[in-house]
Amino acid sequence: MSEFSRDQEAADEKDRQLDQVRDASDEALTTNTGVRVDDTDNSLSAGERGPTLMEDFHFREKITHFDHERIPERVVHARGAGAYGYFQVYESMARYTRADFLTDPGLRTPVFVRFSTVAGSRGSADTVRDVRGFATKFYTREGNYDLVGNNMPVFFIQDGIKFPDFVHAVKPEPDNEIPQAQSAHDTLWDFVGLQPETLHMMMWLMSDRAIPRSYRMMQGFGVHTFRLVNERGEGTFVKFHWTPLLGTHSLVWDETQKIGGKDPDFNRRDLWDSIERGQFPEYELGMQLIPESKEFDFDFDLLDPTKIVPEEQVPVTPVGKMVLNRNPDNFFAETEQIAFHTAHVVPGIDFTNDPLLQARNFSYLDTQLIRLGGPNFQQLPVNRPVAEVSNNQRDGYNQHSVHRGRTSYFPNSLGSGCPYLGEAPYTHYQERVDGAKIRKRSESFKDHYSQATLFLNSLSDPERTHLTSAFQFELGKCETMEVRERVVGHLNHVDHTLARAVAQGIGVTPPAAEETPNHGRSSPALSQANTRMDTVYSRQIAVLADEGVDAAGVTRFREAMAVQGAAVEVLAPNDGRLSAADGQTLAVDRALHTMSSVLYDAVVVAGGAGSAASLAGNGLALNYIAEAFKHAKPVAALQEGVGVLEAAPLPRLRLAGDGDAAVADQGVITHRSGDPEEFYTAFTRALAGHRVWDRQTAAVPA
Ligand code: HDD
Repeated sequence: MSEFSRDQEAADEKDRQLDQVRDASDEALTTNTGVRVDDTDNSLSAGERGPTLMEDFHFREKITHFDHERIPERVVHARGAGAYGYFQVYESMARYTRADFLTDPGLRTPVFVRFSTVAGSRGSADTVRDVRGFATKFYTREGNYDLVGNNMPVFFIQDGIKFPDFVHAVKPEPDNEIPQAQSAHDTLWDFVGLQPETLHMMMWLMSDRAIPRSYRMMQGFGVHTFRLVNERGEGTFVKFHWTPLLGTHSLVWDETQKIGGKDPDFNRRDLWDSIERGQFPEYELGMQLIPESKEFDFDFDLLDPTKIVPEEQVPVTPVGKMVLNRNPDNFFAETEQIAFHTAHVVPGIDFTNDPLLQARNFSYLDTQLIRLGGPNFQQLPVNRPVAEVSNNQRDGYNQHSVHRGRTSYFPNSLGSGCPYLGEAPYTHYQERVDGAKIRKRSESFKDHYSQATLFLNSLSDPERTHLTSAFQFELGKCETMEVRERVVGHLNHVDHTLARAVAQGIGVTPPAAEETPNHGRSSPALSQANTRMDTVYSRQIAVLADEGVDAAGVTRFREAMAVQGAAVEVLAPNDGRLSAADGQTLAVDRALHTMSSVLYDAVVVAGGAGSAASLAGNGLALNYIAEAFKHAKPVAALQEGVGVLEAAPLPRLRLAGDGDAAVADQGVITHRSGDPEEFYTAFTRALAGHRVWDRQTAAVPA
């Protein structure tokens, strides 16, 4: 088997459990009471033109059910997409934790993962600038464990009591509910300027991390410092990391805005389609393990969720792998009704006193009660543990269990003492606590700038340029000058050059003097320039073609890409089949006007004189090329197709001339004649590199 598993796993325990409630609705139509219906198009009425009759129970039930279809969307993370899969640990972690699913390498634990954006409503676009949720429910033999993380390792605030303030600031403004799913508005930046603990996270939010190419190509983080506890009751601090096996890659800003219109479901569709294709998303779980004795060895507080532990200081230990291999059957039943909670823990995993985590441990249960309509939401199929559930909790709306017997209290003798207190229970870590009741933030939480600077210093030049432009865009959208100025004032504590650059773009007087000198430290692990760039697996390539195409050349190219797991789609002005120069025909996968370059990872122009002549005069095709170039994607052309690049509004480039096998210039790869192998290699290298960031794009009109 290759390093990317492609086998569909046999049904696991969760899958078998769900099978008991799956319903294909393939029987005769009935009411909810099981009575057969022979007409669902006409309501019962007094005569053909008469009023509808109250006694039409089918009508009333159908409409009433419809009227009650909606439930409240999540107050944050409303828009999401999810999938099932499994997690398997590489080696036993028993030294650190007694959690069963982390100690048995032979065990595959079923999981459901829900990815999400934070600020937008359920119907908002996928590719907005935002944090992405990365929430995993492990259906372990010892009960459900939820790791409710994000794709950024820090958070906006330090204490959960500020969460409603932060969310009110970032959500659409309350008077007119504008803007939808955007952080670029006054109230968010007003909050940021007055609450500098947000600054480190704002650096992440303005970085490429906030516009991921795919849910399959982004990291996940537990954010807080958690605690592992072993059989002997010994604790170890832990930070959880998910690392995608495809590398961590992002879109570019202009592209994300266009995708928002062309395909608002871009990230959802990508997740769904890749699983349907059998190209299963895979992530490695890593842990930064910190002995309790080292709790105070850092220049920040381990309990402060606005801080990372630099990987250079504490390396990430690879622990296991998660594979997402099954799409849900029903979005509402599964993806919408899944209920995560940071306090869904299993023996061997415990909390710390991080004040944000403590607040979350209250909020998630509370929100499910209103969102899912009462205390029995754990009985919903997607939430049900595979572990046995047995307790004296009873009744409530939507109770699905039929509890037998006379006793629902403990202790009892009439029910044989059941449910009894079991072996291997969850035991809370016996941390000693002592203190006066006060409302006061710890002094050790006071440094809001150093790690914002660390993040900035770690970025590559293109990443830094993107971040600067993002600040300019977002602050440039703020109507209140003082809001812009206050944020620039804080940036001047992060980095003077950044503050000046941002100020210049938004009409704020650049700060004259450096406020806090840049400490010069960096953490290379934070840059996406250092991610994995050696695979084109599951990448999507658009091949532009028209009548007279070199069909054999396209087929050969498609095969060469398929071997590496990359997919080619042929796009032509019209759908159907193209006649090739040699008498063959070539199927068109999509018409040019139904798609866009922003929906692909690369654009390639096919060979064939007739095809090239037509495309060179087709504005839409030329726009595909110019736009892909602008978005730093690999662009390529075969044989006569090179002429189409010459017709596109690109800067002067070195393109293959007659007899050239493969020429590469700024990620534009061209091939005129002879064996195309060299061209395939050069193209694959560019595609695996994701984007050609040093390309000169300023003059390209797209
Ligand atoms: Fe939260 C949902 C992640 C802080 C309160 N949060 C939610 C989801 C994710 C996160 C991924 C979506 C889960 C799903 O897909 O159903 N939240 C985080 C992270 C945080 C964080 C990584 C900081 C480290 N959250 C946070 C705080 C509070 C909440 C401080 C409240 C005090 N979060 C909620 C919530 C949500 C939620 C209101 C909305 C829907 C839900 O829980 O089920 O309870």
